[in-house]
Amino acid sequence: MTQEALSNLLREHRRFPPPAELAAHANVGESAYAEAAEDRLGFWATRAERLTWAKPWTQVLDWSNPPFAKWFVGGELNVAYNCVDRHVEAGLGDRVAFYWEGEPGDTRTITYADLKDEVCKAANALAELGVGKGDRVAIYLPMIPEAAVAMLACARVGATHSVVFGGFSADALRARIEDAQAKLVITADGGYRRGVPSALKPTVDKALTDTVEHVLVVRRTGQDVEWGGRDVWWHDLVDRQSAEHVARPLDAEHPLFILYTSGTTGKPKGILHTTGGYLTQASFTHWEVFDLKADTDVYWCTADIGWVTGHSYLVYGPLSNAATSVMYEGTPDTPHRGRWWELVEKYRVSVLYTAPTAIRTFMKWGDAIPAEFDMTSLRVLGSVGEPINPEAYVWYRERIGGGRAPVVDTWWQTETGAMMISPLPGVTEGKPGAAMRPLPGVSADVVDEEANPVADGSGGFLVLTEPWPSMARTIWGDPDRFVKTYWSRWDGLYFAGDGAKKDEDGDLWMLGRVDDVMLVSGHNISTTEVESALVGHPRVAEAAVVGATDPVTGQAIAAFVIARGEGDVDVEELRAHVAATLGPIAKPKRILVVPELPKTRSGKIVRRILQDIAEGREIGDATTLADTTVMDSIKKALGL
Ligand code: 6R9
Repeated sequence: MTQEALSNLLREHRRFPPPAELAAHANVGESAYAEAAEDRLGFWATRAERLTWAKPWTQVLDWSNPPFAKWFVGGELNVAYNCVDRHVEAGLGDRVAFYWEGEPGDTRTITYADLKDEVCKAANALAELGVGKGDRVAIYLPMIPEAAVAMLACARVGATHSVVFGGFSADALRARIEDAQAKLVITADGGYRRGVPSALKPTVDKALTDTVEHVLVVRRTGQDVEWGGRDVWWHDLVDRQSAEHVARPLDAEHPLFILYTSGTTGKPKGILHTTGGYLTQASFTHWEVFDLKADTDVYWCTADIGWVTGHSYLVYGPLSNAATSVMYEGTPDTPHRGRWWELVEKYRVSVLYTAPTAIRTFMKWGDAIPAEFDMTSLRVLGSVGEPINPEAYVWYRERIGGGRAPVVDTWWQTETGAMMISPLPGVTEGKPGAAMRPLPGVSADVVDEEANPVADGSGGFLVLTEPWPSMARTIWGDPDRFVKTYWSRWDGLYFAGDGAKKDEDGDLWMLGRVDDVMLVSGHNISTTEVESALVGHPRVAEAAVVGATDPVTGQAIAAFVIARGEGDVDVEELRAHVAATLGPIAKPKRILVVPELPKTRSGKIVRRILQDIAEGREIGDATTLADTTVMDSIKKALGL
């Protein structure tokens, strides 16, 4: 995927300078780039000092055995202490940590003092169950406060958590419990989704392995559950514990969590993150990229805790910064399609972090819905999970942000632990669709097949050229796979698996996974660009593009689109629109109109499944989809 002239993204000329007021008081200004460039390790050491350490480190980075990094060597700290206790000690006990909103409309307001009590009780409960330092705990919960409490309790006692998305099947859950050899599973009877209680406990019952000694069950929906010898109710065990618990400092490299990413083939990879470096970067980037003013902002990250974004920017980043967050249990269309905007109005949300897939869904539902609510509190808008196409960026900025709030498009991965490439809202001039530059202290580049940096104006492979504090330390139980998957394509470079382009100013535009690049009649065409062109048409809400094997052209472009507005979509007109935007070579051979697209929990399109459809095959594994019923509605719409 190199020097293709083809690009509609780079023809995007709209520019949005940072708001003057924000720039004048920004947490991080232009000088941070120079500071980090001058002394990268010194820069990160200073950021690590934002945390409270029980014992100072003796070395910032040990990179003597790449790619296995050690950051803040010899240092000791406790993540839960940093996220909770120290804020209470600093007099912030009455500050709200979470405004939690259940889907049925029940609410809970949890202050930092409340959170400290809950986390201490849960930590004591873990001890009573024989769970402590070095053990693994699987967490399979809906979006309820106990999810954050459970993660923090594990962090507090030094147990490594593995959060599994509540939509995953018993097989997917079992594979993860097995791989981590979890001793405890924390779950709930169920959670609310689209207005109905949806059970979780039966899935856990099917997924248990021999290593699991106990299942700790939160009562959320009150639905009937089967009860076994290993089961313990959260309210029976946790509520009667003491709220006193001393958080012991842990080594900076102590394993904090494992998070599984599915990968394209084979068994899921357990990405391991550790303590000091992870929290340093999750905390600092949250404060820097959202320009967090902890005493006045109300921050809302809509990500599920089963996604890395939920770990770093719903739990660890915001709590370490003493932020006030909104946490919402349910779906955006329950009980009505304005639910999110109603919450923004109700809590006066000032910083919103969500995914392009959600933004495009709201675009499809129409401008009238957000317009009904007062969203003047919003001042920074974030995007994560996939490339944000220019139309969605501009819509987000205008319809949600009232044309005032800058959009920060943040590129990162489960493996990077925290944000890596993003604008800074008080510094960077926004370009719709561009993630712009590596953050201060992060080194990235775009290279060709031979690892040579490409010139401005061309594309290639996105690589990270220097270690960073929140980098994955290994794949749990499989260090060879860690080396092979991420570090072996070119010597000394981390290859993220993504393609990117540099524009004439050297700013970065993400192109999605390189596996998703199509080869049509000898031309490299990125699925992202064709999707972006399709979504640029007023009748298209969402698009997913795949290359289907074709006897003539090698691969032929097949596009799946969701219509925007009423009436039939003229497919020929869409094909002509893509040809006019990108050139005739990028014109899809087939366009199929579908009601939904298969997506993961983080909104990523599962192209493999669409490829099965486009190539007329039996549809493969669909267990990692956020909602498995979408396949039925797609098949029905296509008459399959
Ligand atoms: C945080 C997260 C990682 C993959 C990554 C890339 C895509 C994420 C993006 C983006 C373009 C952005 N991705 N953010 N692509 N622009 N702002 O999503 O982690 O679930 O591990 O996915 O997501 O392809 O490689 P994860």
